[in-house]
This record gives sequence, structure tokens and C-alpha cells, in this order.
Amino acid sequence: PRAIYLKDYQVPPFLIDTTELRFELGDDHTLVRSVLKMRRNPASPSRQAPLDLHGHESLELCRLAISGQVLSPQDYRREGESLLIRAVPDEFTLECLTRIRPQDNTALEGLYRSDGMYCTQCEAEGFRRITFYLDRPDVMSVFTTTVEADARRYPVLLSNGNPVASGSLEDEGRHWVTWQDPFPKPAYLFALVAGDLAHIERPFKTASGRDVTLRIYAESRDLDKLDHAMESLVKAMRWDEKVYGREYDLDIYMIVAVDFFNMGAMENKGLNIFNTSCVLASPETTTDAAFQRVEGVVAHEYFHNWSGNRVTCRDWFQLSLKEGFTVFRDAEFSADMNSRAVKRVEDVTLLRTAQFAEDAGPMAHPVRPASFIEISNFYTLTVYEKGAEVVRMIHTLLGPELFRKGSDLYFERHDGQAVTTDDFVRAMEEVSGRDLSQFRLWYDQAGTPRLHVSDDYDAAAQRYSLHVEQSCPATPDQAEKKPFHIPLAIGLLGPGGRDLPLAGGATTEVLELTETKQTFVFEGVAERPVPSLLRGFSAPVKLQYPCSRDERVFLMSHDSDGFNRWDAGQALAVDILRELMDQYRAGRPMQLDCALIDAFAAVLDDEALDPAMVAKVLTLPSEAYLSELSDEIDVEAIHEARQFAKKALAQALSGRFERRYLALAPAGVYAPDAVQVARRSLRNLCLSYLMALEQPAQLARARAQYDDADNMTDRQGALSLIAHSAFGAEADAVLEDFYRRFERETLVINQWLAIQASDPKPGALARVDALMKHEAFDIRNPNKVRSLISVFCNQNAVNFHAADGAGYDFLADRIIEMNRLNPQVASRLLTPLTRWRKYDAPRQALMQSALQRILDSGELSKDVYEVVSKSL
Ligand code: BAL
Ligand code: ZN
Repeated sequence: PRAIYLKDYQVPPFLIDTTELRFELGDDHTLVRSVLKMRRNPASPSRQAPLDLHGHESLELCRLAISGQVLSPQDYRREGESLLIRAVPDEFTLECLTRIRPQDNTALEGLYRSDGMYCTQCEAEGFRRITFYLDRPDVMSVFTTTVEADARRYPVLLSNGNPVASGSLEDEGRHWVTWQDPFPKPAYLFALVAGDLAHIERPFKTASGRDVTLRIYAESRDLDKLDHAMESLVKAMRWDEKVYGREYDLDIYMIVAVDFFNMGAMENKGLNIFNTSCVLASPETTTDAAFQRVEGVVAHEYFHNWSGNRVTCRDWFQLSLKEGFTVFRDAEFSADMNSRAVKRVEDVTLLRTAQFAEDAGPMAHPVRPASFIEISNFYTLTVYEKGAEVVRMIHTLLGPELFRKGSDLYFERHDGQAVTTDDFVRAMEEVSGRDLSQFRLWYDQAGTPRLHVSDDYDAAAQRYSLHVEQSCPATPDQAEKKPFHIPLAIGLLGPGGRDLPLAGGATTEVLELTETKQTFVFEGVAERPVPSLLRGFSAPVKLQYPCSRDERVFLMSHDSDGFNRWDAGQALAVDILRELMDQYRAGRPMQLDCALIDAFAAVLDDEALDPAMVAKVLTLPSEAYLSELSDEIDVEAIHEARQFAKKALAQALSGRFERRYLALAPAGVYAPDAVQVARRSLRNLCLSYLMALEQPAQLARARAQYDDADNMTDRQGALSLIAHSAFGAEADAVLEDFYRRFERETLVINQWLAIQASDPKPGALARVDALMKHEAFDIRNPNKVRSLISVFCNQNAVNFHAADGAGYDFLADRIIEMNRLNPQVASRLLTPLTRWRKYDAPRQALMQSALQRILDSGELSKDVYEVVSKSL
């Protein structure tokens, strides 16, 4: 496999003005007839170029004609993914008849049949598995699609746009529907669905008064789980009108839920296709976190209608143009709908745990990658989450008003175009008059910048100085880095904990770092302040400042920035957990610093704080985060120190945990609203501390919560605590009960698999192995692979990283198996093995040999090959 490079980009030699498709769906095969009106691109310098169409090797070409003239095999050549037609006129109609077998498509890219329904996934390069085409995002075409299928088994036939005609072929028991999408789009936004589906529907009037029908489709047994997605959609549409001035543009907006899906969801124009896990929700089957995920993903896909569809990407190197921006948009939406501080804590936790690890690993790449072998490998936390942070920094530097002006200009100027991240930044520069040329390095340089901050205070001059030094570690292909343009939001806390007034009387100031070393001076500071640095996590950096435990406690109780209050608590906990790890490694008895106990006690006693934030503050840094912070990951020490701290906190504060647990008992009917979600999150956290006491009375309490729960958050919370506890018989019993209750609810059973896969007790691998043979498991279903295999390998460090290497062997076997079935899923499974450099020498050797075994296992997909070869 060969890499392709951003620097080699050339405009397409041909354009496709209109695309007419007819799908004849059949049990044995599907026929795809395409009629493409094509012409040479006037913007292309190559006036004589042959026509080079994309077409996957699995396509069976039945007929090819140019402007009515049937071509014979001598007139074209197929090689790999290319169909080359030498002599074509400047303008012509290309007709193509292709045979495909969606029922055999286990890769779930292109058109596939699963669970008796047909659906598509074309981003990034799935359309070439449907028919021969210019499958690149800068080729935009107006699509008309007819879908024909058996009327009884596939009563619902959908595609992009608006339905314009339908009919039946009565003697054959078949019917057809024609859809027309007036907005030119690249092939990656094409979608088709055929199945026996039920739906809910709601009318929507846009701000300018247009009537739109909103429809969500699912299998009829899930019809009662669609209301939350519909409410979320309406909220998202209103929010985008208000905050970005963007309206919906077709007569109908459809979402379809499917159980076999590689991604979370897909923003196909007018016809979103969703993984069931991101759309179905009901109190009995769905946790609060999943309710919020549905709201966020529904919004994300809707927002793509502008940031992605109306204005799309020129090439796949620009993926973050739509993804980073859209993640920023959905994060702001969720912050407005729920708690802003909690949302920020969650996003930063993900970024610092998983994206920072990616940015420090062998697959590290810039937000705008310079090259790739397989683009599917670049749907990453870097492109999505770091990309969103980059957009957030522009928002911070410009302020909300100018940012809105910039987005208005961007949408207006580029509507109907395929553009680049540069075009986005240029619009922001033009409205603000700012020069963002140095800022653009965020798109080109990989790696997480480090900030080293020190300070001094001159009492006589009443002058306080902050010295900031930035650096960025080398990443693959980038040894040297230039200094970034970094917005560093700060506040200064006076002795009583109050914010000191800064420039213009504000209490938070955004310092702009542009050089390797800079000093910022604050005059008229009467006493030595405590700095609150990187407020709201104003830049995706690792900041080091020599802060004492006392100062962290001080910030935890006084910082006016909710995010930094939480972060001070995390930093304190990290510091203390590291001390415990040292004690564990030295074979000394572990002893928890009372500072953490006292700080937690104060937070638990403060009834004025939002319970959701209390729950976040009292959540110890995860094993994954502690691993990311380690130069060499000591799996056992991290696990033992964290378990010890949890139990010690539980013992010291059991009365408080119990009091708040009881006080937060559910009142009234379940709703996934911010107030109730906050209460449940703190209550379940209290229960987790109480369960750490390992007392039968607490077990009974957890079991009672499990039995009495009227919602999945409380039931699953109790279930996982019991299942992971040392009470073996009770754990088995509750898992058995849960399975029987929810046997028919696929998504719930996936959670049941995940809870068992993440059980840190010894023997987890054997249980995972056994579960792979369970009727609830199906290796062809990505959600099940993620729930069982991914969770075991990513969320059960002590078992996956067992010293004998059994976990690594298990994963290598699964990847070799999945490589044949579903390369995208296989490639994602590789992540934990790619991080081998962070472990001790014996584990490094075992992980490398597992990777080598995969590389030697035979024919690898591009997806798996790229990740394995770059990691070794
Ligand atoms: N475009 C792929 C799915 C998503 O990011 O919305
Ligand atoms: Zn997206």
C-alpha cells in the first residue's frame, strides 16, 4: 500500500454535473445503473487526461457506455481501485451497470445488508464499492436516485433529498421510489436505506417560515425509543438558527437507526444514518450518559448540514474542517442544553486521556494530516477533538461576536463549495483583521505543546510576573517544531481567594503566547497572588507550574473558574496517587495524604455546589489518565494505588457518602434533565465509594438499588459495582438477572458484555473468551466487538496487560480475524498495542511480537497495514 500526500493535490480533471442512479435490490445481488453527465473541468490544467474512475475490486462491471456507445473491454482498463478510460470527449454521458452483493459485505462500507435491511456508509470512500465514480469530495453532483425492491420485505425505500415519484411493478411484487436532492454533493454524502421500518414524525417550521417534516425510522420494536432523539433534533435546529443563523434547507429530514454500523452516525444529506447506540433512548434501557450522547450526536449530524454538507471538504486531508468545527458546535450546544462546566470537564478529560496519548504515539498526526495510506484511520481524536479545540481557540482569540461574523462569512462565501481549513481561517482573519498565520501551525504540527510556567513577586514594586516557556516534543516525521500561538486564559487570586482585577477590570485575561519564552507583568498587585492558569482549558497543552498541595486545595475551594476548580482537585489527586504508587513500588505500606480526604470532605459538605460538579471533583483520575501521565506505565502500581485511595477515602468519609446517598434518593418521575442527571451522578458515585468498603451491608444497599431502580442509570450503576466486587456469588446472580430482564434489548446486552469485559478481577480474559461464544455476541456487529473486545483491551488494564502476554495474544488473534471481516473495526482495535513503547521491557517485547504476528499473518487490509507498520 502506498501513501498519498496533501502536497500532491490536484483539481479533478473531470466534473459530474448530474448523477442518476437506479438500484434493483435482489436477494442474490443488486444491480446499480448509473447515468453520469460529465465534462472536463475547465479549472484543470490537464486537458487530455484520461478518465480515471474509482471502483472497488468487488464491483462486477456489466456494461459501460459513453454517450450511448457501448465500450468493449479493450476500451478501458481495470487495475486495483481504478477504471481507466483512455479516450473520452470533453462532454459526455457515462452509463454504467454494476453488480454488487450487499449481503456479503461485512466491511459495512458502501451498500450492505444486515438484519434484513439495506443501508449505506459512504464516507470516506465507500461509494466506490457501489459503482464506478469520481469518489472524491471535491466532485459535487446533483443526485437523483431510484430504489426498487421487494414491496413486502422492503416497504420503506429512502435516499437523499425529497421524494419525487414512486410506483409498483405489481406482477413482480416489487415497488420503487425516486428521490431527488437539489443540493450538489460529493458521493460520500450519498445514502440509501431499504427495509421494514417504523417511524415517528414531527412538523418543524424554520425561522423564515418554511415547513419541514422530521422523521426518525427504526425497527418497530424500537419505536418507543425515538422521542428523545426527536426532541434533541428540534433543539439542535432551533439552536443553529439562533447561534449561527443556519436553517434547514430540504422539505424532509430523516434519521434511520441501524444496529450494524462502523461509526456513531453519518450526516448524509437529508438522510442521516445512525448507529442504534446513538439514537435509541428510553429510561428503562438507557443511561443518563447515553441520553446525553444521543442529544450530542443528533445535534452533531444535524450541524453538519452546514458545516460539512453545504460547505464541504476539498480533500480528506481537510477532514477537520468539517469535523473539528462541528464538534466545537455540538459541544457548545450541549453546554447550552446542560451544564457548561460539566461538559467542559468531560471533553477535556477525553482529550487529555486519549487524544494526548494519540499525539504522543506512533500514529500522531497533525489536525490536518500531510499524508495517509487509508483515510479511515484518520477519523481520530486528533482530527475531531483537537480539531475542535483549535476552533475553540479561534473563538477565544476573536471573541463570540467576531467569531460569528467569521462563520457567517465562511458559510456565505463557500456555500456549495469544497474548501480547506485555510479558507476557514481566512474568513476569521478577514472579519477580525487579525493575522492568524502563526496560529495555522495548530493545523500542521502534531504533538501536545508543553508550557512551563514560573512566577515571581516583587513586593516593593507590587509587581507580579509570569514567565512562560513553550516547547513541543518531536512526533513521527516532525522533529523540530516552531512555537505555537497559544491563548492562555488566566486569573490571579488574592489572599482571600477573590479574583484580582486584571486588564480593563476583567477577572480573566487571555495572554497570547507566540514566542518560545515570554514574561507577562502585572502591576499594582498588593500581595503575592495564586495564579489560576489555563482557565477553561483555553488551549490543548500540558501545563506545568510548581504548585504546592496547599495551593491546589486553595484553588479547589476558591477559583471562580469552575473548570479550574475541578482541575486543581485532579492535580492534587494525581500528586497524591503518584506518592502512593511510589510507596507501592517500594514495598512500603501505602498511606493516603489527609489533604485529599479533607478536600473531598469540604466538597461533600458544600450543598451549594452543583451535584454533577461534586461528582466530577470526587472522581479520582482514571487509570488511563494516570497512564498517559506516566513516562513508563506501571499497570499494577496505578491500579493498586487507585484502589487503595478509593477505599481509604471511603473509610474516612463513609458517613458523608452515606448521608448524601440517602439525601439524593430519587423523587418523582425519571427525566434525563440536568437536575436529575446531576443528582444521580453524585448518588451513584457515593454508592461506588460505599461499595469500596467491601461490606455486606453496602452490597445489600447496591442490590436494593438494582432491584428498585426505575431507570437504567441507577440499575446499571449498581450492577457494575456488584459485578466488579469481591462478592462472587452475588455478582453472578445479578449478572444473570440482568441478562434475563433485558435479553431482547441488544444495546442493553452490549452494556452487560462491557461490564464483564471491564471487570478488573483475575480471570477476566477467560470470561471474555467464553462470552465470545455466547448467543449475545456476534463478531460481525461492531457494537458487540467494541463492547466486549475493545472494552477489555482498553478499560481493563490489569487483565489486558497481564505479564504473560495472554491479553496481547488474544487481541492479535481478534485483529487477524477482523481484518478479513471488517478492516475499519480491526484497525481501531489495534490502538492499545501501538502504545508498546510506554511499557516495561518484557511487555514491550510481547506487544511487539503480537504486532509482528499480525503483520506476518497474510493479506492485510490497508487499514490494518498502515497502523501496524507505523507502530512497529
Ligand atoms: N462524518 C462521519 C461521522 C461524523 O463525524 O459525523
Ligand atoms: Zn462529524
